[in-house]
Amino acid sequence: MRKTVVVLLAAVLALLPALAALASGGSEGSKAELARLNSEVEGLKAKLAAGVSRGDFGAACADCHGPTPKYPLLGARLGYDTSGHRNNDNSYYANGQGCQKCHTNEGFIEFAATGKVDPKSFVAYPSQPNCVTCHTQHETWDFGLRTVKAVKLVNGAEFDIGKGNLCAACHQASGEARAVVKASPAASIFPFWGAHHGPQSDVVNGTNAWEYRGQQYSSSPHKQILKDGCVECHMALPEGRYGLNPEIGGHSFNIVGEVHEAGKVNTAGCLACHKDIKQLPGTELFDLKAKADFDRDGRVEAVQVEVQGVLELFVSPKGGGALQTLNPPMFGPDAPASFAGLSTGWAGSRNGQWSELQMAALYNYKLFVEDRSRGVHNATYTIQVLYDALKSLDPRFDDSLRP
Ligand code: HEC
Ligand code: HEC
Ligand code: HEC
Ligand code: HEC
Ligand code: HEC
Ligand code: HEC
Ligand SMILES: [Ca+2]
Ligand SMILES: [Ca+2]
Repeated sequence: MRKTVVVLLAAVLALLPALAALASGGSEGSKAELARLNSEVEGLKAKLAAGVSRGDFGAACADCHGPTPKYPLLGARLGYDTSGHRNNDNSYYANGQGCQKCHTNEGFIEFAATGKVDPKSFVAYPSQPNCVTCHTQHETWDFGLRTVKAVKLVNGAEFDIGKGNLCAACHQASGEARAVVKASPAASIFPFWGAHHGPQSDVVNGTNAWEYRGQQYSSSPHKQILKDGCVECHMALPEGRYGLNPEIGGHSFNIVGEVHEAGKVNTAGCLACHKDIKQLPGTELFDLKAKADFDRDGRVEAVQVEVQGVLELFVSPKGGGALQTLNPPMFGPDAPASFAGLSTGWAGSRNGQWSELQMAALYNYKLFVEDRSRGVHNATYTIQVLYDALKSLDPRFDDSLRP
C-alpha cells in the first residue's frame, strides 16, 4: 500500500514542473493545457485522500508485472539467468576491501549514489549484480539505467561511450600500470598479480597498458564509432529461431553461447559495419581477416587467431615462449596462453629477480589475456603493446609489422 501511495505522489510531483512552466506562459493553448493538468492533479489528490484501490495498485505495476507487459521482463530474466553476472558467484567472496563496489549489487548501488564504498565495511547479505543493480525500475518505474555517467578510469583517462559507461563503471583495471610495475623478487609475485580480471574498458579505450618510452599508441575505431560501445556488441539480439538462445546476446551479455551442443558466435552486433562477418568454421571466433601475419607463422589468419598467436609468443603450450624462457621462468613449459593458464601455468619460482621490463611484459601479457576478446575490443592497441613487450625482452624481435 505504501508503495502505491508513493507511485501516486510521484505522479503528482511529476506534473508540478509542467504546471509551473505553463502558469508562467500565457497563450490560449497553454491555458487549456493548464486546466487539464490541474484537473489531473486534483483527481490524483482525491485518490490519495480516499486511499488507493486494488485497481490503481495493479495499473502502476502492470507495465512490468501484468499479463501483457510493456517491457520484456521475463525474457530478459531468462538471458540473465545464464549470465556471468548471475552465475560466477563471487559476491560472497569479493565483499569488503572495496571489492563490493563491483561484485555486489548493494555495493554498486551505494557507489552510484555516493561515489564511494567504505573499504573497511562489507555487505552483510551480498547479492550478485542483478536487475536493480543496473536498472532503477522501482524508483523511476521504467528501465532507466542506474548510471551512464562518463567514467574516470584508474589512470585518469576518461571512458565515455553511451550506455557502455554503465559497464565501464565495473569492467576496468583496478591499478595504474605505471604504479603497479616494479622490478621484483620472483617469490613476491603471485598468479593474481596484475591489472585484475576485468580490464575491458581500458583496452577498448586504448589506455593503461604499460606503455614503452618513445613509442606512439593508437586504437581501432570502435571507441569512436559505436554509440553505446559494450552494449552494442554484447547485448545485440541474434536473429532467427535457432539464434534466439537465451545464452547469446541480450541479458546473457555473452557473444558466444551454445546452440545444438556447439559454440555459436553472435554476429548481430557487428553486421551493421562488418557486412560479411561470420563465424570461423570449427572455432568460437569471428572470421574477420587480419591486416598482416602478426604471429608470423607464414599465414594471414583471422584477427583473433593472430592475436592468440601473438600471446603464444609469450606463453605457449609447446614451450619456448618469451615468459617461459626467462631466468627464472614465469610460466611452466606447457602452460596455455589462456585465462585459466594464468594460474594453472604459473611457475611459482622461489628464487631470483625480475627486472622492471620483464615485469612490464608480464603485466601487458596478462592485461590482454584477461581482456579475453583476442583483439576484438581494440586490435591496434593490443598488437602495438604486445609487440613492444616482445621487443623489450628480445631486441632481435622483428616488429616491422607493428600497426
Ligand atoms: C573495479 C571493479 C572491480 C573491483 C573493485 C574488483 N573486481 Fe573482481 N572482477 C571485476 C569484474 C568486472 C570481473 C569479471 C571480469 C571478467 O570476467 O572478464 C571480476 C572477476 C573477479 C573474479 C573471477 C575471476 C575468475 O577466475 O573468473 C574474482 C575471484 C574476483 N574478481 C575477485 C575480486 C576481489 C577479491 C576483489 C577485491 C580485492 C575484486 N575482485 C575487486 C571487477 C572488479
Ligand atoms: C549489468 C547490467 C544489467 C543487468 C544486470 C540487467 N540489465 Fe536490463 N538492460 C541493461 C542495459 C544496458 C539495457 C539497454 C540495452 C540496449 O539499449 O540495447 C537493458 C535493457 C533492459 C530492458 C529493455 C528496456 C526497453 O526499454 O526495451 C529490459 C526489459 C530489461 N533490461 C530488464 C532487465 C531485467 C528483468 C533484469 C534482471 C533479470 C535486467 N534487465 C538486468 C543492463 C542490465
Ligand atoms: C518498470 C518496470 C517495473 C514496474 C513498473 C514495477 N516493477 Fe516490480 N520489478 C521489476 C523488476 C525488473 C523486478 C525484478 C524481476 C526479477 O528479478 O526477475 C521486479 C520485482 C518485483 C518484486 C520482487 C522483489 C524484488 O524487488 O525483486 C516485487 C514484490 C515487485 N516487483 C513489486 C512491484 C510493485 C508492487 C509494483 C507497482 C507499484 C512494481 N513492482 C512495479 C520491474 C518493475
Ligand atoms: C556492478 C558492476 C558491473 C556492471 C555494471 C557490469 N558488470 Fe559485467 N560483470 C561484473 C562482475 C563482478 C562479473 C563477474 C561476476 C562474478 O565473478 O561473480 C561480471 C561478468 C561479466 C561477463 C561474464 C564474464 C565471464 O567470465 O563469464 C560479461 C560478458 C560481462 N560482465 C559484461 C558486461 C557488460 C556488457 C556490461 C554492461 C552492459 C556489464 N558487464 C556491466 C560486474 C559488472
Ligand atoms: C566490437 C564489439 C565489442 C565491444 C565494443 C566490446 N566487446 Fe567485449 N567482447 C567482444 C568479443 C567478440 C569478445 C570475445 C567473446 C568470447 O570469446 O566469448 C568479448 C569479450 C568480453 C568479455 C569476456 C567474456 C567471456 O565470456 O570470456 C567481457 C567481460 C567483455 N568483453 C566486456 C566488455 C566491456 C565491459 C566492454 C565495453 C568497455 C566491451 N566488452 C566492449 C566484443 C566486444
Ligand atoms: C559501428 C560500426 C562497427 C561495429 C558495430 C563493429 N565494428 Fe569492428 N570495426 C569497425 C571499423 C570501422 C573498424 C576498422 C576497420 C579497419 O581498420 O580496417 C573495425 C575494426 C575491427 C577489428 C580489427 C580489424 C583490424 O584488422 O584491425 C575487429 C577484429 C573487429 N572490428 C571486430 C568486430 C566484431 C566482432 C564486431 C561485433 C561483435 C564489431 N567489430 C562491431 C566498425 C565496427
Ligand atoms: Ca598468422
Ligand atoms: Ca597462427
